[in-house]
Amino acid sequence: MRRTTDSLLQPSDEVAEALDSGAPVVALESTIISHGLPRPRNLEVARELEEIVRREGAVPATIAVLDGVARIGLDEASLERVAMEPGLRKLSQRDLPLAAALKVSGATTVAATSFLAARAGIRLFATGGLGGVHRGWTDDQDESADLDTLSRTRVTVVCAGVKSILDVPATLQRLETRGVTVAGYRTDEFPGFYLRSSGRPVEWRIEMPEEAAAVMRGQDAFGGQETALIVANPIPEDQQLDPALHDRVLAEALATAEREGVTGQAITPFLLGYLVRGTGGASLEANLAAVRGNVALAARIALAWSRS
Ligand code: PSU
Ligand code: MN
Repeated sequence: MRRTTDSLLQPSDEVAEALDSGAPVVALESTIISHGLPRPRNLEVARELEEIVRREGAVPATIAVLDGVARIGLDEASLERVAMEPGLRKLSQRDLPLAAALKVSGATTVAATSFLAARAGIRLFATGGLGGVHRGWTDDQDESADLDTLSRTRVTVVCAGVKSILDVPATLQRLETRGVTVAGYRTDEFPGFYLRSSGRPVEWRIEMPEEAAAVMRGQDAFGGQETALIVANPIPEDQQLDPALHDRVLAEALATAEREGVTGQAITPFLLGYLVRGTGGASLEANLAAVRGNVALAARIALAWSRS
């Protein structure tokens, strides 16, 4: 018997109404909450990000899997579970059928969130920094599934580039090869997540949310492979992490991960956590500043998109 996805994919009433009426909606990721930020600050941040979307005039849809059901838009109790539940899993796209079958709860990565957002009919998605090609790729071939999903999913992701713990040049190459459209938002340099610049150029620059919406219309008009649009939005200069501190603590973090044999799904949370401790919380503030800016911009693009 063939079943629909209806029972697996549950939008909240608010999100369902917004989508039905063509109102602007912004998807928010949950792995950053559960695995990317320390408790209990993460719960405050989860609420704050939703608040930013509302203030800009759009409807937030934080996405996570609870007891096997992909929830599109979370109520307060569900948001608390995502932030606080011990042992909550980190789910990429490939994990979703397993979580559904085994009725497991988990936070969704950029890959899983993009996939679910697109399924639910949500076009805009905001996060901090994308996953990508890890340093030392030649030894272990660790490349985030975020890249693969974005090469075949029609969403617009607003992010502060890719996480600086990664091999940024290799990640940009992969995005190029996979045909993912990338534009810098008011910048000619690809952002460096905690830093304003990664030191790499970005070839296309847009200045306004309406331009992002026009690019999205172009994607649909050309047709072809359902690729994503990455809007790379740098952190404001006065909120970036001190670059020297960043480089020093990141080198320590990478060396420690190697020594302790941290690999696979655990490596990204490990490195982000190490940076928070090693910078005395400064990397956390920079991470939050980046995410806040991305969420606000995603909402503005969602508004422009809903009017176009
Ligand atoms: N952005 C952040 N913090 C995070 C992440 C992104 O500011 O924790 C998460 C996202 O969920 C992203 C994941 O998809 O890190 C990448 O993990 P991996 O390298 O295992 O694919
Ligand atoms: Mn990985």
